[in-house]
Amino acid sequence: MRRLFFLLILLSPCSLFAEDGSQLWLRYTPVDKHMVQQRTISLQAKDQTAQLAKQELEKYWRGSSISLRLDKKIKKLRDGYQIKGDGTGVEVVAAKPAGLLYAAYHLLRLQETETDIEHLDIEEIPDYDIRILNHWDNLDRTVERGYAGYSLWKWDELPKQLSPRYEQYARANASIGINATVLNNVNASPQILTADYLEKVKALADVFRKYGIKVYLSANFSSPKVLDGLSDSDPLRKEVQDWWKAKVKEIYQHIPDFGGFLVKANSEGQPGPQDYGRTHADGANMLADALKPYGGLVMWRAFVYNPTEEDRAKQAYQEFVPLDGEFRDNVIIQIKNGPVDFQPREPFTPLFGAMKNTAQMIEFQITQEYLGFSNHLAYLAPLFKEALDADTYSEGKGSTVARVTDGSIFKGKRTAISAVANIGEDMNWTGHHFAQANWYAFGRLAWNHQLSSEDIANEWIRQTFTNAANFVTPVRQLMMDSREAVVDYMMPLGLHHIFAFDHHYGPEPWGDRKGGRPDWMPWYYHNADTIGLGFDRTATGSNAVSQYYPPLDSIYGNMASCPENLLLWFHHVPWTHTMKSGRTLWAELCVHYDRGVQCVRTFQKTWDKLEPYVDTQRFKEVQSKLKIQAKDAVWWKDACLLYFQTFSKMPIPYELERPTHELEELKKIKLNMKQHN
Ligand code: BDP
Repeated sequence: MRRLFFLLILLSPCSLFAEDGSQLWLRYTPVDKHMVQQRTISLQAKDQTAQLAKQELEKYWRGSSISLRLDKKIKKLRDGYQIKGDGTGVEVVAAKPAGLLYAAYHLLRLQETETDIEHLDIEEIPDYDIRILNHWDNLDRTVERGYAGYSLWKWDELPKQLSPRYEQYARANASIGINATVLNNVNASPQILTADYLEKVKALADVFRKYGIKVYLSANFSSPKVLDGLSDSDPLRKEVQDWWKAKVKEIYQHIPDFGGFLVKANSEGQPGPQDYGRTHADGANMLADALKPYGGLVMWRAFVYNPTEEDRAKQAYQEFVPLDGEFRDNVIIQIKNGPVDFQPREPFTPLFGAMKNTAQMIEFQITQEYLGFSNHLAYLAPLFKEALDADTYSEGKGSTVARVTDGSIFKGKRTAISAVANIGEDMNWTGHHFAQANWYAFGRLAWNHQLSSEDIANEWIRQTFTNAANFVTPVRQLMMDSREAVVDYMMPLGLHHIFAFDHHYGPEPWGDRKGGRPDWMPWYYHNADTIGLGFDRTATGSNAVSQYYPPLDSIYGNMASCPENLLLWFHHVPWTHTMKSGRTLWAELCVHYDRGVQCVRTFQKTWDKLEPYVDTQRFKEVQSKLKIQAKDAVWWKDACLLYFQTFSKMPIPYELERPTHELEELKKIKLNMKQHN
């Protein structure tokens, strides 16, 4: 009987063990008793985080004995570690308990990816001090731009009941080096700072602490007025300052290692210091002063823009650069990777490197608000890398966004990197099995921004699915091609923000709302007319190019030297303009849209062939999502090409797939995807 069972496993391993994705990349199997007797895991430290490192290894490690050691003197390691293995045993040293935990996960990662686990000479020091997720979770458990179900945080049940997923969440984050989390939406409800909610926040912080994770909160700038009836929330008024001081004291009584506040102020209708004629620096500094005695930080967002005559892409720079040097040293300006808004492709925000006396951090979006929600497969490491590796030229060549934010160019500041989470209550955490890879990739890049997208995909695939080369190689290729495919079928050549109003899922390049803000309308961004397409951001247009350091200003500002993948971001280009391929702009646009569609069809073919390597449930779920993606890609292509064709009046090159929709029919589509915000 037993034999038959093993035979069955060998013949059909996948269908026997359906997986739901809930284990993420942490699919370790416990070692048996025999193995436990063969090797020892030793540790001289009582700390609970260090103990956790030991427990994880005791349960799952299949290699030789390990000694874990804390040595506070090796300060250069920060929360990193050293691992040495000579074939007879492994030695791990860290300066902080969290370092031992990260080392434990490093060892398990090597084991799970079938890498040598005995001969080791590793030193890992994280690139950023704070590696933080931003949850856009509301207190009613809806998640703004969340596509994986309701919020993980069950506020009604807290603080008494603790869902087991809180600990699983913390463990998953620790396994990739994430050490901080903002629990609530940047469009913050003041309620989060009430005594009742602080009890709940404390309960979560108590679970996360063991995993080295600090809790932060988004603060609503009007909290003093809304919660306690102060006449206003003017940051220069003593009563307001005292209110925040008392509030911060109360928070630290509950959570002694509280991280600090994330603030969205004077942006998209949120309150802020400008309501009282004060500056962003006045607002941020008031909070920073309250947090300072406890070592807390303010992450103050630069995502600000107003419906003025000025190009939206220029506004953050214009508001923040004049304030350089005015912020307290426990304030970090949190800047989105692109100057408009988490589009499938944007240039980097020119504010990076332009405030030399102010700490800056990048904000990515893991949740796919603009990349097909949790329906489309889009591996985002290449997007993250594109921004981090972009050269700002702020201190000459080589001043990449990564280097102007990681402390290597501007010294003496605490460094941080953030991303908006894609996590919800869904069994597989992220809605799409492959969206787990984006959470994973953010953590890995926050730890080491020099890792390659391929290597991160490789280790994720091996841990999440299988080490079989016949699976790993094609899936890695699929992942590597996926973000560019989305760009191609949605917004190639630098097009941006031509989404349907509000939900940002489907195409609506024709979109217009009477009386609506122009900077929320697709025509504002694409400017299609009988002459051409694109936003003129050169000196003849909004001159946003002037915000970039030389030589970028002229590279971007010149149609001939501007990278073609950003051409329509910076230029209004005639339909007949000759592209590098020799095609006209119009034909090139058609080729890109078509390529995006064909690429998704290839993903389907690749995936279907891999059925023998994947458990049934995950195979089918990914297969279904790819079907949606393929349909959506055609929808995007037809909508954009048919609409832009009404201006270009040129034929879609005859060798390309023909549209299958009527433009008028597409214009009638209304999706019921209203956001709860
Ligand atoms: C936009 C989202 C909106 C967010 C805003 C932000 O559409 O829901 O509140 O960004 O980052 O992308 O504050």
